[in-house]
Amino acid sequence: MKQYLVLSLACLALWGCAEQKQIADQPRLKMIDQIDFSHVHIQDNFWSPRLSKHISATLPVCIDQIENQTGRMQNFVNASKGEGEHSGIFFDDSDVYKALEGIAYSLINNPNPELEKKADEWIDKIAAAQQPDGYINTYYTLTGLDKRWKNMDKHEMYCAGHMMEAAVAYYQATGKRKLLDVSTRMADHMMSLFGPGKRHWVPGHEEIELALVKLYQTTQEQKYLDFANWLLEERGHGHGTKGDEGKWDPAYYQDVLPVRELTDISGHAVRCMYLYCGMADVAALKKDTGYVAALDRLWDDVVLRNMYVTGGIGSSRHNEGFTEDYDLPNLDAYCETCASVGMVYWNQRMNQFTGDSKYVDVLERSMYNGALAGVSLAGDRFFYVNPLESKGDHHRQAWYGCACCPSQISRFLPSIGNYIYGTSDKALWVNLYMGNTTQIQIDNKEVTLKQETNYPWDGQVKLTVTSAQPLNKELRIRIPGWCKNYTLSVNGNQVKASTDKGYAVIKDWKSGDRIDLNMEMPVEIVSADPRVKQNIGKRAIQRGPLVYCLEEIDNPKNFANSNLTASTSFEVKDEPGKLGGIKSVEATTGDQKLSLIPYYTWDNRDAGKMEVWIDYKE
Ligand code: FUB
Ligand code: ZN
Repeated sequence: MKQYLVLSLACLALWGCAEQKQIADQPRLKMIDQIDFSHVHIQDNFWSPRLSKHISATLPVCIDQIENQTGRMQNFVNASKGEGEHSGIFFDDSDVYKALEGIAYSLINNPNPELEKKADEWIDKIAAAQQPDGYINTYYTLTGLDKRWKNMDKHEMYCAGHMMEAAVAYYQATGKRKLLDVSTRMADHMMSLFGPGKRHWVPGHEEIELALVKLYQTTQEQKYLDFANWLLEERGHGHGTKGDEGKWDPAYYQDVLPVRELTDISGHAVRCMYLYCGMADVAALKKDTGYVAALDRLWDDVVLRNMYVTGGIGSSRHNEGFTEDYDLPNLDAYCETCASVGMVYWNQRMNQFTGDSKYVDVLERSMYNGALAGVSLAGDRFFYVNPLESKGDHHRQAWYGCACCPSQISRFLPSIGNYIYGTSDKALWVNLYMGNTTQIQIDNKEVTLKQETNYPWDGQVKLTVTSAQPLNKELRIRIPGWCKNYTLSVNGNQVKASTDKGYAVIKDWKSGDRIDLNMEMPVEIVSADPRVKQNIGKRAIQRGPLVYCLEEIDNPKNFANSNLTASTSFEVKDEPGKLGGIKSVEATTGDQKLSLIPYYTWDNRDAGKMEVWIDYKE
């Protein structure tokens, strides 16, 4: 019997090898790799002030809240001593990890010994809270380890996932492995309990899946990728435990169907985004076309039937997520900042599979509107909920009891350089427009990319690509979905480039060529799908990637009866002294004048009403 068992296991292992080889032989599913932000030096009128504020305001706020204003760091200290109480919410550890990830990203392009020392201190405290069996979670350590791993909603794997992301980021930033070692011990602990032939488990809040993929990529330990895959496959088979007081049904947790059968987004928005990212990451490495097909279907459902014009998702406060298709209330919109950031993460992955710019269009929409509104211009106050209408009572806060959004912003902003460029076997992809100098090795050749632009305020972009040896790649330059007219020149000579999936394709270029993309950026009047009942008879204003809104403070007289008509004329006004420097839009209808500002800038002055969708008279 024993011999039989040994034999059968050996067969399994051999079969595993054959399967691995087969996977390796298949063509890549993910065709584009991002150029990592660590190579990207951003010098940009629009983004540089935001990145400075991230360092001078956002990170200090997060650190102060975590260390002094709340008990988040104290929870780790208490857990390491096995005494004292847990304060706050059961998943508060995740904010520490997300802020730490933000610190790590910041250190990559802006070394700062003091900040690094702070991160080291935190990591020492975190590591000290790890249990001998590898488990780490201050909530259960302080409230009773006997209760752990019983309730899918208690975010144990969610917190672990955020720790892994922080660990990978910090290892990349500094080469220090302490948190990485804590993470592998926690991963091994989880894998000792759950997995094939062990206990079933469905994490109620996704995150661990994409994090395990990062852990795999950093450690090269295949078991972490396999575990991520196993966790994804656990969904939709009735393995989920009851969540808190049985309050939520399986749809809330994305646990109704096996993930490869999914067609519609449902339940909690941020959980969906992290799930889709995890599926994409596993699909790319395991070459799982079934996952990609499901993600394609889901994308249509999200973008065509459930997305706001700001790129935000999740219309309902009740479940922080979805109700029914085309239900997109403005005043009660939820549009959590984390969900918009999740849209950026997911849409980048979709673009990498397909080379289709429609995904970057959505990424850009979510980034410049839904996500960016999540932080004040000063960098020190945050929106959790991002409605498209306000009666004057909705304001950014310095922090939240549930502080997932501030810590999300803290890790998102310093990594925005990830979304500008990509490389594939045949092409160099230019996805976003922001001033930067990027130095990177592509195909073992030193390449420098330089962009100069005043985007998103105007549509002129100068790009040069310099490479010591010929690069043998075409340049694929994204023509944003909002752009109807553009010209493209190489060294001042206008070229008629072919387009493919929303990219202008430049095949003939040489090192040092200057490429000019000039995109017309008129004011656009946007209508919603007629099935969105909340927007019947209304229009929104967009210019370039920016969605605009009306704030009462700019329109004290006309706000209440504001409207647009077919004969409204628009003027774009340069306002360097307003809201950090913007271009506002003045809409004139007869003798009524309305002044609109970019949505991301709202609620940075005195409190007042706001609306994105404005009454429209034919
Ligand atoms: O549950 C953890 C995080 O807190 C979620 O992602 C957010 O929606 C908020 O509920
Ligand atoms: Zn959030």
